[in-house]
Amino acid sequence: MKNLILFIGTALLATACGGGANTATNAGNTNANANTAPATQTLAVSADRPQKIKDLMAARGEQDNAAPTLKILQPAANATINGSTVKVKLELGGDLKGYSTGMDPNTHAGNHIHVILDNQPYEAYYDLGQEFELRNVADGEHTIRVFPSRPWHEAYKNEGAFQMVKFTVKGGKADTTKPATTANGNTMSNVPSANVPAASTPAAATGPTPEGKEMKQSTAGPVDLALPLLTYSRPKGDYKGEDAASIMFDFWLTGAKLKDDGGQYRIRYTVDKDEPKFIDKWAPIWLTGWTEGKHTIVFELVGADGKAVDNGGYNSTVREITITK
Ligand SMILES: [Cu+2]
Repeated sequence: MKNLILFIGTALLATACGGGANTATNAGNTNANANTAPATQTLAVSADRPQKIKDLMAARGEQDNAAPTLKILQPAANATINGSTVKVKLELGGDLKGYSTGMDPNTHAGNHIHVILDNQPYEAYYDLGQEFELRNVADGEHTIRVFPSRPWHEAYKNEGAFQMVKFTVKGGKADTTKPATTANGNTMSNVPSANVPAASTPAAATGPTPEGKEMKQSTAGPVDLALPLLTYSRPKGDYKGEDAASIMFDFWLTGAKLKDDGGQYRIRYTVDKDEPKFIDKWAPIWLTGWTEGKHTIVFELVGADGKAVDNGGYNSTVREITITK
């Protein structure tokens, strides 16, 4: 049931973060019935955090000024792992100012780490004291990327927060017939321990079952850690009710500076069949005005020439989110 709790927690938190920015896009909208979703969607963008998030920040003391850093203890860089279960061990350090990870049992929200296998949607890792593992990882080369996040999934962007390693899985016999994700595409949940095949549970299972997740089949792209790299983080999964009122776009950037940060790169994002839009400052944005249903987001790093900058396929990510009113 852990997966359900986690998901509900996220939904609750996001609900708490809804509202705030007002859309200024009603001009020309002749929709008389407020209960009818407009046929076309006009998104309004705000760099200003919704009020609910401002309130959360105020309640967090100095935490938002923290500079948390991570070390990937496991998997070691360039390690070869035998078997399809990849244990992830992280060490949190840096100037924490009260920042620590963990899920509040009442709100089911809290600081957590975003863990990204290859270029898949991230997994949320809340309890650094408990082992975390990625299961059903396919044979071949992989990457893991990690960075600390706030309860509303906004990444810390200080130096040392982001880490990435390459590793290889051999002889894992990952079950390629396993469903990659749940039917609605949500990959946030943990696998209930009862569903964990005996083969993937270490013999020395003396402690509590590690948190983990069946990963969909993927391998690393030919990514170069020294080249500009855009790491997609948010949005992800399902947004319901108030939760869908204001949706955050957030990302990590390494080896590249955006235009308004003194560099030459831009983030180009395209929602559904809208005109492409740009983000020129490395900070989250919030979008309002979503209509119900599935939406596709294309997120790309582009250079001064307006062309996409490739890095192993990771700099151009396509994601689907689902809005339920
Ligand atoms: Cu998150």
